[in-house]
Amino acid sequence: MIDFIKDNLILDDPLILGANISILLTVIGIVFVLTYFKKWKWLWSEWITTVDHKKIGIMYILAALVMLFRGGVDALLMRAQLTVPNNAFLTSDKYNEIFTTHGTIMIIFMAMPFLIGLMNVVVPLQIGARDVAFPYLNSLSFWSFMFGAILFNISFVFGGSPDAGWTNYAPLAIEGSPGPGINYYLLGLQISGIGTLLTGINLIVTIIKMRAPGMTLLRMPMFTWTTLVTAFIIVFAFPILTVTLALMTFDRSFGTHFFTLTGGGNTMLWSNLFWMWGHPEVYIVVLPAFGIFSEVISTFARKTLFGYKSMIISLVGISLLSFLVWVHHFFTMGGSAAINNIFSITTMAIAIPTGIKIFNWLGTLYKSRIQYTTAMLWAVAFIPTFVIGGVTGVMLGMAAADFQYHNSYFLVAHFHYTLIAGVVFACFSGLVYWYPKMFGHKLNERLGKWAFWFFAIGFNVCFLPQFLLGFSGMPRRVYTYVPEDGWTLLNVISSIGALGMGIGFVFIVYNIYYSFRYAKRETTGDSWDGRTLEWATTTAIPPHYNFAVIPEVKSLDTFWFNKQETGKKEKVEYKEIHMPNNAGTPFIMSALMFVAGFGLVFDLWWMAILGGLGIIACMVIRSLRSHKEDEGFHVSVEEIKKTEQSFHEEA
Ligand code: HEM
Ligand SMILES: [Cu+2]
Repeated sequence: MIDFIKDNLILDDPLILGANISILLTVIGIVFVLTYFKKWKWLWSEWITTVDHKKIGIMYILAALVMLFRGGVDALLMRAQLTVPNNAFLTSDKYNEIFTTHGTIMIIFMAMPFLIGLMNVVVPLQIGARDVAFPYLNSLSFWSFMFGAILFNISFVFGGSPDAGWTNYAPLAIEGSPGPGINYYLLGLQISGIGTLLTGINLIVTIIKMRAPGMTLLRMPMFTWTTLVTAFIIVFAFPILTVTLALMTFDRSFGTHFFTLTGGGNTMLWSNLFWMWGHPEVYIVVLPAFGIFSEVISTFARKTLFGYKSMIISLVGISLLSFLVWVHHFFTMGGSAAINNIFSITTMAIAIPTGIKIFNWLGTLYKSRIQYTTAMLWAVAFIPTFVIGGVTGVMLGMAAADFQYHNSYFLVAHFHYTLIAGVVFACFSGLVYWYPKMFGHKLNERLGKWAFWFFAIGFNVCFLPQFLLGFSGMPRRVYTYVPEDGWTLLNVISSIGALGMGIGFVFIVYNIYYSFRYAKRETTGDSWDGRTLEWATTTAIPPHYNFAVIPEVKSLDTFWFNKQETGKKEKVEYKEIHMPNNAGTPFIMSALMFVAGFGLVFDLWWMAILGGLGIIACMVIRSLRSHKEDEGFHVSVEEIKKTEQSFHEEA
């Protein structure tokens, strides 16, 4: 045992030693604070075992912010290395590890959970429901994501990180990488992927079955629409990932040959399967982002979304096309001209529904009186910036031209223009916008604007030069270059931009602290003069049952139109509300998945089997219990009255 730890704990690299020490100190610090303030019970009963969609959403977002920090540090390390030619700050091996963890963490453990967090908080409120359809499952989703993320992240300090790129291509990831790193990748993604799949199922059922009376499909807010479509993409795409990861785990741990040419496998099978999931995956993160921008733009332009129905049609169109384009990621790998042609056409076709959306947002802004709040700034900046990402995507979609662009910095610039200007801007916009719903106070607008300008300008300074670097031939995933390449100036500019984004992020984190201390507490539930039902709760932070009385929906933007009919106050009659109990098994079960996963990473079979048996035991316990004891509880009419009144008095 001691030998096992000694062999795998990385102590010779100053960077990682530093990380080891800071992780240790953070853990000690957290344990101390929790013990000193007697918060263990609170942590367990209020957070770890919670099934409340709002709290689960908040935990998702917190975790995503931590992962944004980790992924961002990776990014800054890479930019530091690339700033000048012949730099020896990172070795080539370290660089490989860092772009792999950066890409994987940003997409799987930052972008997706951030958006799923916002969906969790917002969607049940937007459709006038008390929670998601399966609150227990929701908790399981969160914890399996969390433990998957933890498993992936400890690779950095224990055993070594994966280093075959976030795409993890075979045979490099099998025969070219013998350490445990790739196993961490396979099992970290596997465990968190289970959580994502469950979330997809949960959200579909929630939106289909639990809308308030009167909310027809064509009265659903746009964020709910994008969530529904995204959930369908998840349900169709994630099983592919599950199987693909499992097959490679077999190849690596059990000696099968699905993806290795030696032994009759096929390396291209991995590329195809990976991108059959991977391309839909990029729409899983960008469609909810479109939903957030739609809400924010319509709120601060003070207009109903222009072209609501065409928005939905294009949304569904994009989701179908997203499954038909995957080959554009390997046009250069020797497919026939006919194949490349077909996938070129489907790829470029996506520009049509996406263009429709852009015009709809512009149509909403047209002749409106725009309020430039921080949330709105992110949304307005998104439009032109994302267009750059989209147009360069069409350029890459031309199979013949892609032979030039492929694997160059042109590509790196392209996907950061879509992922940052699309997804990250949306996460920040949504965070600012829905923050008062989660915490009962707004974020400071001045600090928010500083963050915006640093991040948005820094972003363009960082990534615009990379298009040019691509044109002049700089390949992606290289750890250094020589002065004669002539790439130095553009790389220096790019790194300065990255620093600007880093400063922007610091402003965001400081803003959270500052606003927690000093911001005025909200007295109503309607912070921005909103249009949709999440703003209709009487209280700033909705109580655990959300709505004392389920609202009735008469139109799109129903809350807005209700507010216009002034004065009329109907007498409300409260009824008892049935809510589910907290549960500890999702946490325990996910922890056991972590144990089993760790066992598989290091081929410690006893540990893997023990973890697996534990998971099964949890399932059995839950199945036996669920019908008998776990009936949930009832919130009495008195309690509802008391809660509602106390908030009214405060207001
Ligand atoms: C915060 C600012 C960011 C900076 C400065 C940055 C910088 C970089 C750099 C330098 C690379 C490596 C390029 C190479 O050597 O090939 C990279 C790769 C990548 N980045 Fe970012 N990045 C940032 C944010 C993001 C975000 C938010 C996402 C996704 C949501 C993302 C996704 C990726 C992916 C998928 C890769 C490819 C990794 C691979 O080649 O396997 N990045 N980024
Ligand atoms: Cu794609």
